[in-house]
Amino acid sequence: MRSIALITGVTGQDGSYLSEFLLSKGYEVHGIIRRSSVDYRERIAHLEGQPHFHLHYADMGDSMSLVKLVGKVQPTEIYNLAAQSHVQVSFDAPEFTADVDAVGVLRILEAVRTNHLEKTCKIYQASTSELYGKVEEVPQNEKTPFHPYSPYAVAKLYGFWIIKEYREAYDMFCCSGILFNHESERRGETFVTRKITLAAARIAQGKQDCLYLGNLDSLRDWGYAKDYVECMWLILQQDKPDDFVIATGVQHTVREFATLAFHYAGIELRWEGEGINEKGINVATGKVVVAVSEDFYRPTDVVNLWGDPTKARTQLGWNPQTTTFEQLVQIMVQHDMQKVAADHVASVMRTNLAEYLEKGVVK
Ligand code: NAP
Ligand code: F7E
Repeated sequence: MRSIALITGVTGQDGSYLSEFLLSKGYEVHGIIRRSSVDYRERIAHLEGQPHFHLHYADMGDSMSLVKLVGKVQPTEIYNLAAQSHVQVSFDAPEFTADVDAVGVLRILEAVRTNHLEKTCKIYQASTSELYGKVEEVPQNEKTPFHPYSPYAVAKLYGFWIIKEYREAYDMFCCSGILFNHESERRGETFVTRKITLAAARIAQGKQDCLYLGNLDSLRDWGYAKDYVECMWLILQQDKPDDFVIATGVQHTVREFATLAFHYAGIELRWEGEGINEKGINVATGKVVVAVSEDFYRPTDVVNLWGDPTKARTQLGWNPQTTTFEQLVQIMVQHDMQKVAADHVASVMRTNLAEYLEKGVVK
């Protein structure tokens, strides 16, 4: 009998890597997708059509769709990854964020109970280092007090506690992975790392002049998403349900990430000025290629995240340094250098084709 996994957020960065991982372990994988007017399935396109990979329409805001789907799929493991996951966007859409990221977790738990699967279905909740928010100690571990500092984090705090509540009240196998930032070549393009690696590639290839960022001093513990999905699975394979911090244990600023990304793109940066006036200058040309814009400042910003992965290392047997910070930045920049070059070729071909069509050369 194959284990049956249901993944919410299957189209996202983590959902796509987790699907690949679980398929390689012999799982039957079911994913939740929602209707959109544009194609958003790029990250899982290569999995569609595989015999053990199935997609279903549902929505985290639609209880009935979740109840029906859980009943139909009868999962043995649910990975609840769906979320409005952008912290800055959560200030603009706080109610939607709460509905999906907080009440959505409750809807999943109730869908399992409604289908009487409490004793057979394990649940993983995608919790976050943002819970530590305005941090009360560094580095942060499973015992560090929470101090959420954005509508996103407040919604995720509800998710964390309702998972714990159902574990204790109904003896359900519910766990939270408190994951620190994890990135990849599949990371959404408005998160700071991907924004930087794409811009560095574009600037190196003459497609963009300057990259505008917000708080350059912000500190993050960045890991590789591909390594982190293994932990989600390991957490559900333990004898008892529990919560784990997943992090590398190494911290860097946004400025350091940018310096290294531009280096891998072939541009050495020199930093001048402070705060809003700080600039990243291309040493070879003297041109400003990074500048600060207040548009990317947040009403409250989390500035000092640094995880202590001791429990995951000792209890799960997971290696937090599988991919180093330097390797992560290099993987992302290499990918984006190729993407920008390929986009350029495709756009030249489109322009040429349009010209030929106009001139009647191609009919
Ligand atoms: P992501 O790339 O933004 O993916 C989010 C996923 O949630 C997408 O598949 C999205 O679907 C789906 N979704 C959003 N609203 C939905 C709704 N109403 N109904 C159904 N699906 C919905 O996020 P990620 O980086 O993979 O992160 C996965 C999870 O881990 C999230 O819960 C995030 O909050 C959490 N987390 C992430 C990090 C990190 O550093 N990446 C760290 C800690 C925790 P569409 O494609 O249709 O938009
Ligand atoms: O910001 C600063 C920004 O948006 C990181 C999500 O996956 O990880 C992610 O949330 C830092 C912040 O990620 C820009 O102010 C500077 O301090 O890449 P980010 P995040 O907010 O840490 C956590 C763990 C999650 O759970 C979330 O789902 O970088 N920053 N300049 C900027 N950030 C962005 N986005 N854009 C900038 O231009």
